[in-house]
Amino acid sequence: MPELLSLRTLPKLAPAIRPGYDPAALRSGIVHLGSGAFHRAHQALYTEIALASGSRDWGIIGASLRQASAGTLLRAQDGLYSVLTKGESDTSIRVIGCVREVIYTPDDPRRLPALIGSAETRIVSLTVTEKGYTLEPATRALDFSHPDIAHDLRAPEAPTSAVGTLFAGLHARRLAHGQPLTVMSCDNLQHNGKVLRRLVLAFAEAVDKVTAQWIVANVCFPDTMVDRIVPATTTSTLQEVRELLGVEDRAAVWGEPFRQWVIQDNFGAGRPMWEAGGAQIVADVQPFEEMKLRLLNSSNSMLAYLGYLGGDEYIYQAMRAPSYATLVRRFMKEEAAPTLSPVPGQDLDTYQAQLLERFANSSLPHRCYQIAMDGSQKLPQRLLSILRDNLAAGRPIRLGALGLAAWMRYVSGIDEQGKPILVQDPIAGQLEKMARSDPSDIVDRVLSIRSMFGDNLPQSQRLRNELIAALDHLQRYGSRTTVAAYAER
Ligand code: NAI
Ligand code: CS2
Repeated sequence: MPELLSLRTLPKLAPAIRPGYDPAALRSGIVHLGSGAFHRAHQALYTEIALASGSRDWGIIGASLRQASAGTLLRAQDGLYSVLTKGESDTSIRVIGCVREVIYTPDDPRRLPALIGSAETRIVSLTVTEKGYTLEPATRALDFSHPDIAHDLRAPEAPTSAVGTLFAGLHARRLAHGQPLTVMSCDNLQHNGKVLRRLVLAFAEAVDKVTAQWIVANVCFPDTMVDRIVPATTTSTLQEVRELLGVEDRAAVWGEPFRQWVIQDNFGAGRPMWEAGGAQIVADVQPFEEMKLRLLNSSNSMLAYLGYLGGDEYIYQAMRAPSYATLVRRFMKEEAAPTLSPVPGQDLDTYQAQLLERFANSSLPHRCYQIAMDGSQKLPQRLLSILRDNLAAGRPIRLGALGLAAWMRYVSGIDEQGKPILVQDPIAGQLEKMARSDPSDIVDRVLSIRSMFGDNLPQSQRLRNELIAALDHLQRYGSRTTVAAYAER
């Protein structure tokens, strides 16, 4: 049985792949909410690179609000884990030392707010998934009816939501010393910093207006765009890592070679030199995040639903079908790209060509099922924003409507072979009831979900007609035949 990765076995590893500093000597300037695969393969990697070239103040204490596993695995490894990078033809690995521990907040609900309140903490970052923001997707306002928010408003000292936790920590910080802080969202949400600020202030106004005023004056909420395809770790990932390291790493994560991080220059208490790892520090993130959400994420979701329904487990398998590749290439070029503003230093044609290669990377299988989850939270900033802009401009919407219809077909919870789909979505039960009917009834029912579609999209007869036609085709002929028909015309 190979030994476990730890501070004791670390010196046995090749110098090139292990931290160039003593992880035990780090001070923790960062607290991260949502220590899942993406944070460990993206922000923590950038921080590791920054630490390798300087300051020791930016160790990370991670927190998981819903999954205990990461903390348990990392504690057994002194916080150490590796990132396996898989390109089509190249593989590399790096051991990360900057995540000092990961706590599971239900074990001690008061610990995370206390860490946020600590003067040593100067950045709080988040990757808690789109649903972790407890917002109404259509308006992006705080959902006061959400059970986690309702709980936290009753018991703000023992929060369960990310927003409630941030409030509790910032409230403690104001009372303890009042030092400024930066709260940085790294989730796939448009205007993620501005949206998070609005959510935290809405919560604070409802509990303690003095803390709300303090937050306005002392807390920065930068927008960010984050990008790296990081599938959930599998047993084959761990096996490959074991062979490469020569020791067991049960907390390993993996990702593609491509990574990008665009961060608004809006920090109240300093930050690591993330530029060392290639991060771009800019005044305005919007063009970058809109490009990424509307070109990468929207076509990723489209492939996930149509691929899953077509019988493909992974995105790269769907991309091997010429009609699927043609569909997403045409959707990006003809319907998504026309809604975008120019992006500084980025050629959109090159970016789209890169995306098709990234999706086709068979060395990093990304499950359609994983991408398909939480569509009611993801699609508003991915697909609905494109449909809304194209309807307003009188541009084509046919391919985007097929992507949305594929989601409606998927959330029925029955696949094309009549087998059940365990749909993961905060409103899965509501959707399943609506999505088992004839196309026009499904479209009318689903479009009536105001928290997702708002008021204006459901008014569009053109959208309704396109959705009914696409859903009818999917129901009659299946995904593969429908994609072939839509891709070629
Ligand atoms: P993951 O499943 O590995 O981790 C999710 C983390 O969020 C866990 O720590 C979990 O405890 C926490 N969480 C889940 N639901 C929550 C809730 N309701 N409230 C508070 N915390 C909650 O997922 P992963 O891969 O780390 O992705 C997380 C987010 O990172 C994504 O939703 C997306 O916004 C962003 N992202 C992910 C990329 C990827 O390829 N995996 C790439 C770009 C962005
Ligand atoms: C994917 C994203 O799971 C999903 O919804 O679309 O995680 C995607 O892999 C990343 O945003 C790529 O940066």
